[in-house]
Amino acid sequence: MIKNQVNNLKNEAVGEILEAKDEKTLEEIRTRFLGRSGKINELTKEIPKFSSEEKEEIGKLINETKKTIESLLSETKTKLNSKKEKEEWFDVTLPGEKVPLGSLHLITKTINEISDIFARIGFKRARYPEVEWDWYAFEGLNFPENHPARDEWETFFVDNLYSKKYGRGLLTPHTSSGQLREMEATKPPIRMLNIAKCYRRQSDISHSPMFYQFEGLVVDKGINITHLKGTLDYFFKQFFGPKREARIRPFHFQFTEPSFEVDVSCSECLGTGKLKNGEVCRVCKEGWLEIGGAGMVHPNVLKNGGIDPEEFTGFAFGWGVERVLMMKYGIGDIRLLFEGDLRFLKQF
Ligand code: FA5
Repeated sequence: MIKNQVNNLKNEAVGEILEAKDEKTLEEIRTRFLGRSGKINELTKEIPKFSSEEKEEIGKLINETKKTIESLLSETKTKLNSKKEKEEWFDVTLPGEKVPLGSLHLITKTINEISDIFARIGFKRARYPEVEWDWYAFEGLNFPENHPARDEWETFFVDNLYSKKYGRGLLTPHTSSGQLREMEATKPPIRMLNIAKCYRRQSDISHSPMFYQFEGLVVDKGINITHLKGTLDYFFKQFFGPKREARIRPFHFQFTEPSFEVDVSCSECLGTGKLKNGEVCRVCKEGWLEIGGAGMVHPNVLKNGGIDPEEFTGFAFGWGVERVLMMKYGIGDIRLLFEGDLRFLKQF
């Protein structure tokens, strides 16, 4: 009779445990069946009434029942917990975690912008080796052997890299090395835009050992300074704004003749040097800001590139990508562009 009662209690407890939906219910079942004054203990009190043989049998049955209920309770608790975790993981009502989105670096964006501006007037984007020969960077560009730019202080020469034909190996200090390479690769008409990394032994607020230049080269029949000036004006209006203009001043480069230093009219005073209230412009002081070099391709360079200077003429310009973007966005220190500080980069 008592054995039936024990088995019934076991079935009752198992049934309730399987139905339980949360931990609280399981705890309540535990107390009701296994607690000090729970149903099982109530039955235990009956044991003394039985013979010693029966006592042993009933005691064993009660212990097994307790163990069964206990282990089913803990198994169910574990299942409920993992189900709860899974449900929480898929809880679509929780606010989502924002995945940080990457973006292009300001220099890359500027390179893309410059490429697009020149692509609209037919310039083809080119890229030539960063590890270059002296011939393409200096000798073939009309630099005499003792020119200071060849000095170790300006140019990184590569140890043990030497060609009988092309001279020493070096990290190209300017994109002008692409001029001869382009002339070798393409016959006129040429409209090249070479944007590449350049290297010089320089480091300060406006100079970096590695920086980018963009170089334009146009070679065709009848190319003259007005084409150069028109191209510079076009670029400045597109890049800096419709009111900006270019100014060219005489200068000297080995590979262009005549050569110019190119200025852009100041964003504040638009080339006048004076503000509306008559005060001297604080940004530029005299109306113009220096951008970089340009000129008509030297006949010797055309010859070195296999082009007849009697038949063709050309112009070239080469400026720092960082320089033009620093002017555009008012950035005062070139090093900010290479430090990878997201607090700075996220502003653009
Ligand atoms: C040249 O490199 C000539 N090849 C430019 C040229 C091309 C002239 C075609 C004529 C015809 P320059 O050394 O001035 O010129 O450099 C041009 C620009 O590159 C500079 O105005 C500056 O904006 C940028 N630049 C030069 N050195 C560095 C540097 N270390 N860090 C950052 N920008 C630099």
